Amino acid sequence: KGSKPIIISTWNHGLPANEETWKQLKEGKPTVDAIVAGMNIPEADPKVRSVGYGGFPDREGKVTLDACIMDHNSNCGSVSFLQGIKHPISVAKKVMQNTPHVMLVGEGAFQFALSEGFKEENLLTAEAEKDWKNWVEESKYKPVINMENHDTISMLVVDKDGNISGGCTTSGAAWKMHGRVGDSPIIGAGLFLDNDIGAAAATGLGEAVLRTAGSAMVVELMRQGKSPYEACKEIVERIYAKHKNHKDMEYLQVGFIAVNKKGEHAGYSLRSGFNYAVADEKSGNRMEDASFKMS
Ligand code: SD4
Repeated sequence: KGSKPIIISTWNHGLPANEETWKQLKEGKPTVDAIVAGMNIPEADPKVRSVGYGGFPDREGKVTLDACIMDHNSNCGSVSFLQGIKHPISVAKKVMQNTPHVMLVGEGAFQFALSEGFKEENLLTAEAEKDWKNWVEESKYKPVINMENHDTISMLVVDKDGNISGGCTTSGAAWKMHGRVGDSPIIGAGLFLDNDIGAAAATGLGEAVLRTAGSAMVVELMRQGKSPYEACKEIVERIYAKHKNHKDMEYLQVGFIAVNKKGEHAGYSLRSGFNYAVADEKSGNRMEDASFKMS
């Protein structure tokens, strides 16, 4: 029941992203370019409070961004703790294509972006600044499930030839410590793929995904013969088992999307409320609810 090409992206903002990526794939654009073009849409949208421009800042009021991209040849590019640049996924692609490295962080990533022609911009919108000031009054770090810390956009694509690529971009957990980096820019945690097998990506509390090498494990389980659904479910169960007595459990949410080489896909999360956008030839571009372990 798999289909190719297929695009799956986390959360509602995956719909406009999928639409653009789909259009570009149909025009014959390179898959990574199509992914970047799609993901640029939520990055630039100030209403999306957890990605790019308009994203919630850290506890010092700074918007710091994480993103990564990976292609079917296992080329990867990643930026993290990047400030002042609206499109971190575009910078990640440049890291992949124009440097000998996989990952650039902070000031180095920023300088590299400028050298590639990106412009410095203020990413803190008046709305996000207001929310930050409200937060500062209490200064309690207790992420709100399915809102403040789970709206990364991750996109996975299997193209018409069965080649697999993916990307991930986020402003990270709201009110994080300055300098905090989550799972999203880490190849193997927030995103992983193996062109022989499939791809997986994560959303939710990055610390829990980092502790368990989440996306890499989902792909590894698919290599062992599990379906995308079984693989996502097993890793969510594992994350639950490792965290049920952990201080993070109270506000823990994690979700994974996965797709295999045949174009079969699934989403699974710890708690209810996670959904993802799927675009394919047969059913168009639509939201699907992920299965979940608990409400
Ligand atoms: C992180 N996984 O930085 C990301 C959070 C997320 O909106 O999903 N963000 O932990």
